[in-house]
Amino acid sequence: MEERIIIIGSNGQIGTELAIALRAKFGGKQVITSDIRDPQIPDSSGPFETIDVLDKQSLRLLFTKYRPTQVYLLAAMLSATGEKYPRQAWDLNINGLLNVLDLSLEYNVNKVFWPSSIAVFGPHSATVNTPQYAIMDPNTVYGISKLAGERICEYYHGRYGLDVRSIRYPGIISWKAAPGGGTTDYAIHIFHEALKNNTYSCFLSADTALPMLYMDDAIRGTLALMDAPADALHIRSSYNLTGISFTPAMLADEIGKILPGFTMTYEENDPRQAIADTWPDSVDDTEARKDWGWEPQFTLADITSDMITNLNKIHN
Ligand code: AKB
Repeated sequence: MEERIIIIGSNGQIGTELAIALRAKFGGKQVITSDIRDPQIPDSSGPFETIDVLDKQSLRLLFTKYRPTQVYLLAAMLSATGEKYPRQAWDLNINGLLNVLDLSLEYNVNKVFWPSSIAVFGPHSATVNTPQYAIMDPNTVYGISKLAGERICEYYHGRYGLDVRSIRYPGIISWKAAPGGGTTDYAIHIFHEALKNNTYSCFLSADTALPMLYMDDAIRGTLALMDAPADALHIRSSYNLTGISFTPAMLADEIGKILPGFTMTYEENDPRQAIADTWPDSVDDTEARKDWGWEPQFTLADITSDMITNLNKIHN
């Protein structure tokens, strides 16, 4: 069967690279990118539509025009920006999801992908190797919206049979497109500043461990989940997934091995610290490994050297 895939929110950090991967796999014209913003990396190999996921009428026209077999919904407001605009974060993250789930049912979409996050965990969740099923008491609007979104996805699967699939992404590190408004973004900014100034002022403390994933692994994992047979997937809320966990100090050490003399200072009282403090240090992704063969490939050393090699090409 020929796939027609719509990516909503295709111009952010993940969407940009997912579009490249999906177009390589299914053909440029089979993948319709859409966003409220212009592309970070223009790509004329397939259609692009300007769309606001909260405008259900326009979204309906998009579904009518392309009759998608698969939909990826990536439009969202992340943790740090969400704390500045809680009402808008809730609206975008929840009503955007409901619009897409409803239209996917109405238009008989075969598969829907929606990303959740480690932000679904909170101050009372286990912090080390946080299990799939843990106490979940997120206290950011982003985390609350992701947890509600997970429950809604599972509900649409159980109640209506919609084949919706999801991953709880950790921090995602990449060099092609800029991240936007997350707590884990320090792990990207650090590379740009290291190459420009050989120093970085980090908004998280030296010992704040967080689960992270390199973009190549994130894309490979997302496509593997979407390729898995439906009956192999017994989690319809969202799968825990991780690559490696590290602290800012560990990342600075690794960068210093490639860029001698690199220094790091630490800011105090950044509001993102309070968010990071409620998130897991590491997560247990056994269920993803069991159900659809998840296995990360990039170590901290691999990520560091790949980021520096690629950003060097851009900076020079
Ligand atoms: C954020 O920091 O808000 C995101 C996330 C972990 O979901 N990168």
